[in-house]
Amino acid sequence: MPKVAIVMGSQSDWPTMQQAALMLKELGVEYSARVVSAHRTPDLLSEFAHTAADNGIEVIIAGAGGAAHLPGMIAAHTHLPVLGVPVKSKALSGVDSLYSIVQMPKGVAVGTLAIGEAGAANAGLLAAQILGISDKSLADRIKAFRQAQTDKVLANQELELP
Ligand code: RP5
Repeated sequence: MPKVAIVMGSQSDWPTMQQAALMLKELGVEYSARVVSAHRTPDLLSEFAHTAADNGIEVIIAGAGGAAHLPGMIAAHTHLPVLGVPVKSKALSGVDSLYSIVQMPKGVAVGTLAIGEAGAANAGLLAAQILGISDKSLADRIKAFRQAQTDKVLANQELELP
């Protein structure tokens, strides 16, 4: 049963949000991914967030763009940690999404990641790190991922003109 749920406001968010899925897959973490819109499917949002914990979900990754109320509205309905990913919007390049997600009033928390694909990938990584607190094998895989990243940088330090 997946412990991480990835939700997004629209099918159009998937090219960004699939980076979270790819990171979780690389780290061997099961996930579910679906569209849940705060303003187009508000009843589905409420039902999803209310039942997530009972369905075995431990971390929720929520991505949305524009007036991005999805992460905050999910957080309003569940005690589970919610990681918000601001999706890059056409009109304002995702600054609107970032501001919509990051400025949660005191008392209801959303952990906000960077705008776009880096934020989505890091949301997957952070979700894995949260689960890794109580899963030693997963923690070891995260350490190996980080070491491989370090080794790759150290092996390619010399810079040359093309
Ligand atoms: C938000 O509106 C979605 O999260 C998406 O980023 C944005 C645009 O949605 P579409 O018009 O592409 O469906 O709800």
